[in-house]
Amino acid sequence: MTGNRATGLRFAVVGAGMAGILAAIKLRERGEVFTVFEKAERIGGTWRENRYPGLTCDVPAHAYTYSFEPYPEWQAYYATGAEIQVYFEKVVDKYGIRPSIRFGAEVTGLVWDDASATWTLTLASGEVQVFDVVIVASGVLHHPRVPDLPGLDRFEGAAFHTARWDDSAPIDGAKVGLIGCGSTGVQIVTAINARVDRLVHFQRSPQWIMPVPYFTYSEEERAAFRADPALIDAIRFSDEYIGNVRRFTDAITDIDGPQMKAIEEYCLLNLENSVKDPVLKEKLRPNYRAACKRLIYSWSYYDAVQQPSVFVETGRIAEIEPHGVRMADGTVHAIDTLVLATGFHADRFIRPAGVTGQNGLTLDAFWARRPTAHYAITLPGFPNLFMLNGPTGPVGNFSLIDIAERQWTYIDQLVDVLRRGEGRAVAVTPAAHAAYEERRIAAAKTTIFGSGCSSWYLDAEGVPASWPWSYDAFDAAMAKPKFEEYAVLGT
Ligand code: NA7
Repeated sequence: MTGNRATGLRFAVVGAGMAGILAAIKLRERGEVFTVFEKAERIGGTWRENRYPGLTCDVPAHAYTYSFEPYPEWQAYYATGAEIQVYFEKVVDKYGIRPSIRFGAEVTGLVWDDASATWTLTLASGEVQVFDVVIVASGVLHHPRVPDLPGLDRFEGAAFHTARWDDSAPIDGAKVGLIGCGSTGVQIVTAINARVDRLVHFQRSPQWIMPVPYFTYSEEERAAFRADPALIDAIRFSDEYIGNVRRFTDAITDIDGPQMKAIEEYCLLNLENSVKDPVLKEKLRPNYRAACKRLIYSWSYYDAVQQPSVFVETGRIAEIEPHGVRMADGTVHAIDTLVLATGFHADRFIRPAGVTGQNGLTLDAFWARRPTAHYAITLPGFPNLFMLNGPTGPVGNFSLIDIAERQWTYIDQLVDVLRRGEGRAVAVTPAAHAAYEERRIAAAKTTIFGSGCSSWYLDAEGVPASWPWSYDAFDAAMAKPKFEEYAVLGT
């Protein structure tokens, strides 16, 4: 592969989900030469892999779009997963990205060479290619966490993780068991309660439910969006969305402040006013701080969970039997289909691909204690490798597209150093990254995520793995890298 005629640079993008598509569009704009490597046969990442009933993005649809590609066609304030997949497919075609994507091409290895300042990329097929810059856009939540429940392997009905939805499994008129009540489990309850004979929702921890408005857009409204993009901007930049993002990040960083108090009161009022049966109400009452786990935005969960077909089981699961679930108190729930809404291993990122940086340093070794990246993007010892939605980035109830776009602004300025010929590689210095991590960890422990619940936000030592400062601080950090934190190699 020959690189850009002007700069000579060759780019590899790993993953053709939301972030990889963004990188491809931005590289194309800059006239760069790149290949996107995608392990699957389709684009879409998380929106390709997840197809469970009720799958909806809990960020308003007009905010969960690329800033440069608004979409008048959204059917409702919140979009379904299937609609989002269609959006990404259309974007890929509109920007002519598809020919630059290699499908069925799983990256299994990346090895840096100082002498040539290149990355050697290996695919599962054994094919090898050489690149100057690697953009890691391989996503976060894509390794299903299957619970270690005794007897699960002896269950005789269909049992599957939500990210591996089995379309042949009985749901209509069936006895369905659903383990897990994160965003996924809650959305499934809302989608299937009217279809099943009985739905037993196994709830280990109750959830904070934030009531949100839901409405569809009429054809007239979509026509108006098409005619006047300012109408879309009015939604994307509204106080309803941007204001909420700011209030939310203020709340998670100032956990005893007025914004958090408002969130807690609003959610508890929702529980109080919505759930009639006092026994069910107490089962659903959270026993930890709001937003410690990801807040669940739902307009219909409390209605769904009160349907006669739904039973919320809060006991401890003792074992899975061939035709049901036995609880620790001896109760047995007969089950035809067992759905595991038990979340993901959030610490994998590009792994299991083996990544080796300078002096033989492997990513596994560098991340032995916890996954980390400088401002969620760069890693000391791994020059010219840039992550989108990497570890320590912002997490919460806002658009990861917006996060990735801001991260791209930061990456592009570092790549400019190479484009200007000031060196052949850039890498954050170990000292700069260590100082960042020290500050980040100290701050992360004081965020709401560190207030004492379990969640996928926590690393193996129980430290929140996320951006611990405000949204505005993130915005400022992404606007311009601190170039003094970077070493330029091969000058
Ligand atoms: P989450 O948010 O990680 O939720 C996983 C759920 O599964 C949660 O309720 C867990 O209970 C429960 N769980 C996990 N293991 C078990 C076992 N062994 N027994 C009982 N219950 C269990 O995953 P989601 O897929 O819902 O959402 C992931 C993200 O996707 C979401 O935050 C959005 O960003 C999109 P626990 O709370 O640990 O007691």
